[in-house]
Amino acid sequence: MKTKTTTLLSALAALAVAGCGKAPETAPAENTTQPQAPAAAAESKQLSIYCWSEYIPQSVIDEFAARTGIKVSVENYASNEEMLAKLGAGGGNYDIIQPSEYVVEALVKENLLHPIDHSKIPNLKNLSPQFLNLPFDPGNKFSVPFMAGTVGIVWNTELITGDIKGFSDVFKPENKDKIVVLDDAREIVSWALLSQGIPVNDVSDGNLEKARGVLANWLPLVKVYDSDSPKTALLNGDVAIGVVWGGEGAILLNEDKKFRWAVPAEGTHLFIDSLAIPKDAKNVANAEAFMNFILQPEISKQISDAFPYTNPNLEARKLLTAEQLANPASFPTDEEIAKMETFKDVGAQSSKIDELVTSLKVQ
Ligand code: SPD
Repeated sequence: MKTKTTTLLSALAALAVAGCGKAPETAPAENTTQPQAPAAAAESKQLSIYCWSEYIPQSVIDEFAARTGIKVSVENYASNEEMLAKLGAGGGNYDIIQPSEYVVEALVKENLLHPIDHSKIPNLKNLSPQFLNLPFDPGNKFSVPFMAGTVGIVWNTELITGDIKGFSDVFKPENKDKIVVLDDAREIVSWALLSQGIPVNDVSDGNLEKARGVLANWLPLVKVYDSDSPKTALLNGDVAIGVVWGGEGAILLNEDKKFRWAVPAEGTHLFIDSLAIPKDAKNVANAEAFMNFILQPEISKQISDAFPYTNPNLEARKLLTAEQLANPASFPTDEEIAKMETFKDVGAQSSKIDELVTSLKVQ
Protein backbone atom coordinates (compact mmCIF):
# COMPACT_ATOMS: atom_id res chain seq x y z
CA MET A 1 0.00 0.00 0.00
CA LYS A 2 1.38 3.36 -0.95
CA THR A 3 0.96 6.32 1.37
CA LYS A 4 0.46 9.61 -0.39
CA THR A 5 2.18 12.47 1.31
CA THR A 6 1.75 15.01 -1.47
CA THR A 7 -1.61 16.26 -2.64
CA LEU A 8 -2.49 17.28 -6.16
CA LEU A 9 -2.48 20.91 -5.13
CA SER A 10 0.85 20.94 -3.34
CA ALA A 11 2.47 18.93 -6.11
CA LEU A 12 1.26 21.40 -8.69
CA ALA A 13 2.58 24.28 -6.63
CA ALA A 14 5.97 22.60 -6.33
CA LEU A 15 5.98 21.92 -10.06
CA ALA A 16 5.23 25.53 -10.87
CA VAL A 17 7.99 26.72 -8.53
CA ALA A 18 10.43 24.21 -10.05
CA GLY A 19 9.92 26.21 -13.23
CA CYS A 20 9.20 23.84 -16.07
CA GLY A 21 9.96 26.55 -18.55
CA LYS A 22 13.16 25.68 -20.36
CA ALA A 23 12.95 25.56 -24.13
CA PRO A 24 13.01 21.93 -25.25
CA GLU A 25 15.25 20.64 -28.01
CA THR A 26 12.91 19.55 -30.75
CA ALA A 27 13.48 17.77 -34.01
CA PRO A 28 11.04 16.80 -36.75
CA ALA A 29 9.37 13.42 -36.65
CA GLU A 30 8.24 11.69 -39.82
CA ASN A 31 4.68 12.51 -40.81
CA THR A 32 3.27 9.09 -41.61
CA THR A 33 0.07 7.21 -41.10
CA GLN A 34 1.79 3.94 -42.02
CA PRO A 35 2.73 1.38 -39.37
CA GLN A 36 6.41 1.80 -40.16
CA ALA A 37 9.10 3.26 -37.99
CA PRO A 38 8.42 6.81 -36.92
CA ALA A 39 11.48 8.97 -37.48
CA ALA A 40 13.65 9.64 -34.46
CA ALA A 41 14.92 13.07 -33.61
CA ALA A 42 18.27 13.49 -35.34
CA GLU A 43 20.11 14.87 -32.32
CA SER A 44 18.60 12.63 -29.65
CA LYS A 45 17.98 8.90 -29.37
CA GLN A 46 16.35 8.96 -25.95
CA LEU A 47 12.80 8.87 -24.67
CA SER A 48 11.85 8.87 -21.01
CA ILE A 49 8.31 7.74 -20.18
CA TYR A 50 6.60 8.05 -16.79
CA CYS A 51 3.32 6.13 -16.95
CA TRP A 52 0.77 4.19 -14.93
CA SER A 53 1.81 0.65 -14.01
CA GLU A 54 0.30 -2.15 -16.11
CA TYR A 55 -0.73 0.14 -18.95
CA ILE A 56 1.93 0.16 -21.71
CA PRO A 57 3.07 -3.37 -22.62
CA GLN A 58 6.84 -3.94 -22.72
CA SER A 59 6.36 -5.44 -26.22
CA VAL A 60 5.11 -2.04 -27.44
CA ILE A 61 8.09 -0.24 -25.90
CA ASP A 62 10.48 -2.80 -27.43
CA GLU A 63 8.89 -2.51 -30.87
CA PHE A 64 9.13 1.29 -30.82
CA ALA A 65 12.80 1.05 -29.78
CA ALA A 66 13.57 -1.53 -32.46
CA ARG A 67 11.89 0.44 -35.23
CA THR A 68 13.37 3.82 -34.34
CA GLY A 69 16.64 3.10 -32.58
CA ILE A 70 15.42 5.30 -29.74
CA LYS A 71 16.43 4.11 -26.28
CA VAL A 72 13.33 4.17 -24.09
CA SER A 73 13.35 4.29 -20.32
CA VAL A 74 10.10 3.65 -18.45
CA GLU A 75 9.10 4.36 -14.87
CA ASN A 76 5.71 3.62 -13.34
CA TYR A 77 3.33 5.22 -10.89
CA ALA A 78 0.08 4.11 -9.26
CA SER A 79 -1.76 7.41 -9.00
CA ASN A 80 -1.86 10.85 -10.57
CA GLU A 81 -0.80 12.35 -7.23
CA GLU A 82 2.29 10.12 -7.07
CA MET A 83 3.28 11.25 -10.56
CA LEU A 84 2.81 14.93 -9.73
CA ALA A 85 4.73 14.57 -6.47
CA LYS A 86 7.74 13.15 -8.31
CA LEU A 87 7.61 15.84 -10.98
CA GLY A 88 7.22 18.52 -8.33
CA ALA A 89 10.20 17.19 -6.41
CA GLY A 90 12.30 17.70 -9.53
CA GLY A 91 12.59 13.97 -10.23
CA GLY A 92 12.58 12.44 -13.62
CA ASN A 93 13.16 14.67 -16.61
CA TYR A 94 10.41 12.87 -18.41
CA ASP A 95 9.41 13.30 -22.05
CA ILE A 96 5.98 11.68 -21.68
CA ILE A 97 3.61 11.46 -18.75
CA GLN A 98 0.17 9.84 -18.62
CA PRO A 99 -2.23 12.03 -16.62
CA SER A 100 -5.97 11.52 -16.22
CA GLU A 101 -8.37 14.14 -17.52
CA TYR A 102 -8.65 16.27 -14.35
CA VAL A 103 -4.87 16.36 -14.06
CA VAL A 104 -4.44 17.41 -17.70
CA GLU A 105 -6.87 20.23 -16.87
CA ALA A 106 -4.80 21.27 -13.82
CA LEU A 107 -1.46 21.03 -15.66
CA VAL A 108 -2.78 23.11 -18.56
CA LYS A 109 -4.05 25.77 -16.13
CA GLU A 110 -0.56 25.95 -14.60
CA ASN A 111 1.10 26.10 -18.03
CA LEU A 112 3.11 22.95 -17.29
CA LEU A 113 2.58 21.05 -20.55
CA HIS A 114 4.24 21.40 -23.95
CA PRO A 115 1.85 21.96 -26.87
CA ILE A 116 1.57 18.99 -29.21
CA ASP A 117 2.25 19.43 -32.92
CA HIS A 118 -0.69 17.65 -34.54
CA SER A 119 1.12 17.51 -37.89
CA LYS A 120 3.51 15.02 -36.25
CA ILE A 121 0.64 12.77 -35.15
CA PRO A 122 -1.42 11.92 -38.24
CA ASN A 123 -2.74 8.80 -36.50
CA LEU A 124 -4.90 11.07 -34.34
CA LYS A 125 -7.46 10.44 -37.06
CA ASN A 126 -7.90 6.91 -35.69
CA LEU A 127 -9.38 8.18 -32.43
CA SER A 128 -13.10 8.30 -31.82
CA PRO A 129 -14.50 11.88 -31.74
CA GLN A 130 -16.15 10.78 -28.47
CA PHE A 131 -12.75 11.08 -26.76
CA LEU A 132 -11.40 14.17 -28.54
CA ASN A 133 -11.82 17.89 -27.98
CA LEU A 134 -13.16 17.43 -24.45
CA PRO A 135 -13.47 20.31 -21.96
CA PHE A 136 -10.29 19.33 -20.05
CA ASP A 137 -8.21 20.05 -23.18
CA PRO A 138 -10.17 21.74 -25.99
CA GLY A 139 -8.63 20.93 -29.36
CA ASN A 140 -6.30 18.40 -27.70
CA LYS A 141 -3.57 21.01 -27.74
CA PHE A 142 -1.71 19.24 -24.91
CA SER A 143 -2.94 15.66 -24.65
CA VAL A 144 -3.55 12.56 -26.73
CA PRO A 145 -6.05 10.01 -25.38
CA PHE A 146 -4.39 6.68 -24.54
CA MET A 147 -7.14 4.63 -22.86
CA ALA A 148 -10.44 5.40 -21.21
CA GLY A 149 -12.36 3.37 -18.69
CA THR A 150 -14.60 3.13 -15.72
CA VAL A 151 -14.44 1.90 -12.17
CA GLY A 152 -16.75 -0.93 -11.19
CA ILE A 153 -17.40 -3.84 -8.90
CA VAL A 154 -15.97 -7.29 -9.46
CA TRP A 155 -16.68 -10.29 -7.27
CA ASN A 156 -15.94 -13.98 -6.91
CA THR A 157 -19.25 -15.86 -7.09
CA GLU A 158 -17.72 -18.82 -5.23
CA LEU A 159 -17.16 -16.60 -2.20
CA ILE A 160 -19.99 -14.07 -2.47
CA THR A 161 -23.56 -15.24 -2.84
CA GLY A 162 -26.46 -13.03 -3.77
CA ASP A 163 -26.70 -10.33 -6.35
CA ILE A 164 -24.31 -7.40 -6.33
CA LYS A 165 -25.65 -4.21 -7.81
CA GLY A 166 -23.90 -1.32 -6.15
CA PHE A 167 -21.57 0.03 -3.48
CA SER A 168 -24.17 -0.70 -0.79
CA ASP A 169 -23.80 -4.42 -1.61
CA VAL A 170 -20.00 -4.24 -1.33
CA PHE A 171 -19.55 -2.27 1.88
CA LYS A 172 -21.62 -4.46 4.18
CA PRO A 173 -20.44 -5.71 7.59
CA GLU A 174 -20.49 -9.34 6.39
CA ASN A 175 -17.85 -8.43 3.77
CA LYS A 176 -15.36 -7.15 6.36
CA ASP A 177 -11.83 -8.19 5.38
CA LYS A 178 -13.06 -9.53 2.04
CA ILE A 179 -12.76 -6.27 0.10
CA VAL A 180 -10.06 -4.76 -2.14
CA VAL A 181 -10.36 -1.15 -3.31
CA LEU A 182 -8.23 1.22 -5.36
CA ASP A 183 -5.68 3.13 -3.30
CA ASP A 184 -6.87 6.46 -4.71
CA ALA A 185 -8.49 9.14 -2.56
CA ARG A 186 -10.33 10.91 -5.39
CA GLU A 187 -11.85 7.58 -6.43
CA ILE A 188 -12.86 6.51 -2.94
CA VAL A 189 -14.52 9.84 -2.15
CA SER A 190 -16.39 9.78 -5.46
CA TRP A 191 -18.02 6.44 -4.52
CA ALA A 192 -19.16 7.84 -1.17
CA LEU A 193 -20.56 10.96 -2.88
CA LEU A 194 -22.42 8.87 -5.47
CA SER A 195 -23.91 6.74 -2.67
CA GLN A 196 -25.49 9.97 -1.35
CA GLY A 197 -26.74 11.04 -4.79
CA ILE A 198 -24.05 13.75 -5.00
CA PRO A 199 -22.25 14.29 -8.35
CA VAL A 200 -18.54 13.35 -8.28
CA ASN A 201 -17.30 16.91 -8.80
CA ASP A 202 -19.51 18.53 -6.13
CA VAL A 203 -16.82 18.43 -3.47
CA SER A 204 -17.91 21.31 -1.26
CA ASP A 205 -16.88 21.12 2.41
CA GLY A 206 -20.45 20.11 3.28
CA ASN A 207 -20.47 17.28 0.76
CA LEU A 208 -17.04 16.07 1.91
CA GLU A 209 -18.44 15.84 5.44
CA LYS A 210 -21.25 13.67 4.09
CA ALA A 211 -18.64 11.51 2.35
CA ARG A 212 -16.70 11.28 5.61
CA GLY A 213 -19.77 9.86 7.34
CA VAL A 214 -20.12 7.17 4.67
CA LEU A 215 -16.42 6.28 4.53
CA ALA A 216 -16.14 6.06 8.31
CA ASN A 217 -18.37 2.99 7.94
CA TRP A 218 -16.92 1.65 4.69
CA LEU A 219 -13.16 1.87 5.06
CA PRO A 220 -12.80 -0.26 8.22
CA LEU A 221 -14.24 -3.11 6.13
CA VAL A 222 -11.46 -2.93 3.53
CA LYS A 223 -8.66 -5.51 3.63
CA VAL A 224 -6.48 -4.42 0.69
CA TYR A 225 -5.80 -1.02 -0.92
CA ASP A 226 -4.12 -1.49 -4.31
CA SER A 227 -4.11 0.70 -7.41
CA ASP A 228 -1.36 -1.17 -9.29
CA SER A 229 -2.92 -4.61 -9.50
CA PRO A 230 -6.14 -4.98 -7.49
CA LYS A 231 -6.92 -8.13 -9.47
CA THR A 232 -4.11 -9.99 -7.68
CA ALA A 233 -5.86 -10.16 -4.30
CA LEU A 234 -9.01 -11.41 -6.04
CA LEU A 235 -7.15 -13.99 -8.13
CA ASN A 236 -5.29 -15.46 -5.17
CA GLY A 237 -8.47 -15.61 -3.06
CA ASP A 238 -7.20 -13.13 -0.50
CA VAL A 239 -10.40 -11.11 -0.97
CA ALA A 240 -13.80 -11.88 -2.51
CA ILE A 241 -15.00 -8.57 -3.90
CA GLY A 242 -13.49 -5.31 -5.06
CA VAL A 243 -13.96 -1.87 -6.55
CA VAL A 244 -11.39 -1.75 -9.35
CA TRP A 245 -10.38 -0.22 -12.70
CA GLY A 246 -12.38 -1.59 -15.64
CA GLY A 247 -9.27 -3.08 -17.27
CA GLU A 248 -8.48 -5.04 -14.12
CA GLY A 249 -12.07 -6.30 -13.96
CA ALA A 250 -11.90 -7.31 -17.63
CA ILE A 251 -8.78 -9.41 -17.01
CA LEU A 252 -10.54 -11.21 -14.14
CA LEU A 253 -13.60 -11.94 -16.30
CA ASN A 254 -11.31 -13.36 -18.99
CA GLU A 255 -9.37 -15.37 -16.43
CA ASP A 256 -12.20 -17.24 -14.72
CA LYS A 257 -15.97 -17.44 -15.13
CA LYS A 258 -16.42 -17.27 -11.38
CA PHE A 259 -15.82 -13.51 -11.57
CA ARG A 260 -18.69 -11.10 -12.31
CA TRP A 261 -18.73 -7.37 -13.08
CA ALA A 262 -21.22 -4.64 -12.30
CA VAL A 263 -21.32 -0.94 -13.05
CA PRO A 264 -22.36 0.43 -9.63
CA ALA A 265 -26.08 1.23 -9.46
CA GLU A 266 -25.23 4.47 -7.62
CA GLY A 267 -23.14 5.56 -10.63
CA THR A 268 -19.48 5.71 -11.61
CA HIS A 269 -17.27 7.99 -13.66
CA LEU A 270 -15.52 7.80 -17.01
CA PHE A 271 -11.77 8.40 -16.95
CA ILE A 272 -9.65 9.36 -19.91
CA ASP A 273 -5.94 8.77 -19.44
CA SER A 274 -3.85 10.64 -22.00
CA LEU A 275 -0.26 11.02 -23.08
CA ALA A 276 1.19 14.48 -22.53
CA ILE A 277 4.59 16.16 -22.76
CA PRO A 278 5.91 18.07 -19.73
CA LYS A 279 6.89 21.61 -20.56
CA ASP A 280 10.56 20.99 -19.81
CA ALA A 281 10.82 17.71 -21.81
CA LYS A 282 14.11 17.30 -23.66
CA ASN A 283 12.94 14.99 -26.45
CA VAL A 284 9.72 16.45 -27.77
CA ALA A 285 10.01 15.05 -31.30
CA ASN A 286 10.58 11.55 -29.94
CA ALA A 287 7.60 11.92 -27.62
CA GLU A 288 5.40 12.92 -30.56
CA ALA A 289 6.78 10.00 -32.58
CA PHE A 290 5.82 7.66 -29.72
CA MET A 291 2.32 9.15 -29.58
CA ASN A 292 1.88 8.57 -33.30
CA PHE A 293 3.31 5.03 -32.93
CA ILE A 294 0.87 3.91 -30.25
CA LEU A 295 -2.07 5.25 -32.26
CA GLN A 296 -1.37 2.78 -35.08
CA PRO A 297 -4.24 0.27 -35.03
CA GLU A 298 -2.01 -2.82 -34.72
CA ILE A 299 -0.03 -1.31 -31.85
CA SER A 300 -3.12 -0.04 -30.09
CA LYS A 301 -4.62 -3.54 -30.41
CA GLN A 302 -1.54 -4.96 -28.65
CA ILE A 303 -2.21 -2.55 -25.79
CA SER A 304 -5.86 -3.68 -25.58
CA ASP A 305 -4.79 -7.34 -25.66
CA ALA A 306 -2.59 -6.82 -22.60
CA PHE A 307 -4.59 -4.18 -20.74
CA PRO A 308 -8.25 -4.35 -21.80
CA TYR A 309 -9.51 -0.85 -21.03
CA THR A 310 -11.93 1.17 -23.19
CA ASN A 311 -9.83 1.68 -26.30
CA PRO A 312 -10.63 5.11 -27.83
CA ASN A 313 -8.96 4.08 -31.13
CA LEU A 314 -11.75 3.11 -33.54
CA GLU A 315 -9.36 1.57 -36.08
CA ALA A 316 -7.86 -0.61 -33.34
CA ARG A 317 -11.31 -1.66 -32.16
CA LYS A 318 -11.90 -3.11 -35.65
CA LEU A 319 -9.03 -5.54 -34.94
CA LEU A 320 -10.41 -6.74 -31.60
CA THR A 321 -12.40 -9.97 -31.34
CA ALA A 322 -16.14 -9.99 -30.71
CA GLU A 323 -15.34 -11.44 -27.28
CA GLN A 324 -13.00 -8.56 -26.42
CA LEU A 325 -15.59 -6.01 -27.51
CA ALA A 326 -18.31 -7.78 -25.51
CA ASN A 327 -16.35 -7.68 -22.24
CA PRO A 328 -18.58 -5.43 -20.09
CA ALA A 329 -15.66 -4.24 -17.95
CA SER A 330 -13.70 -3.10 -21.03
CA PHE A 331 -16.49 -1.54 -23.02
CA PRO A 332 -19.43 -0.09 -21.11
CA THR A 333 -22.53 0.40 -23.23
CA ASP A 334 -23.31 3.83 -24.70
CA GLU A 335 -26.25 3.98 -22.32
CA GLU A 336 -23.93 3.39 -19.34
CA ILE A 337 -21.38 5.94 -20.59
CA ALA A 338 -24.10 8.55 -21.09
CA LYS A 339 -24.71 8.47 -17.32
CA MET A 340 -21.04 8.94 -16.40
CA GLU A 341 -19.29 12.18 -15.59
CA THR A 342 -15.55 12.75 -15.87
CA PHE A 343 -13.54 14.11 -12.93
CA LYS A 344 -12.78 17.82 -13.03
CA ASP A 345 -9.92 19.67 -11.40
CA VAL A 346 -11.30 20.70 -8.00
CA GLY A 347 -8.41 22.98 -6.98
CA ALA A 348 -7.81 23.36 -3.25
CA GLN A 349 -10.47 20.77 -2.38
CA SER A 350 -8.10 18.03 -3.65
CA SER A 351 -6.00 18.43 -0.47
CA LYS A 352 -9.09 17.95 1.68
CA ILE A 353 -10.03 14.83 -0.29
CA ASP A 354 -6.59 13.32 0.33
CA GLU A 355 -6.63 14.26 4.01
CA LEU A 356 -10.11 12.84 4.48
CA VAL A 357 -9.20 9.41 3.13
CA THR A 358 -5.79 9.32 4.79
CA SER A 359 -7.30 10.10 8.20
CA LEU A 360 -9.89 7.35 7.89
CA LYS A 361 -7.42 4.75 6.58
CA VAL A 362 -5.12 5.04 9.59
CA GLN A 363 -7.86 4.54 12.19
N1 SPD B 1 -3.05 0.18 -14.54
C1 SPD B 1 -3.56 1.35 -15.17
C2 SPD B 1 -4.62 2.03 -14.37
C3 SPD B 1 -5.02 3.33 -14.96
C4 SPD B 1 -6.15 3.91 -14.29
N2 SPD B 1 -6.28 5.26 -14.53
C5 SPD B 1 -7.51 5.78 -14.08
C6 SPD B 1 -7.43 7.04 -13.34
C7 SPD B 1 -8.75 7.50 -12.85
N3 SPD B 1 -8.68 8.55 -11.91
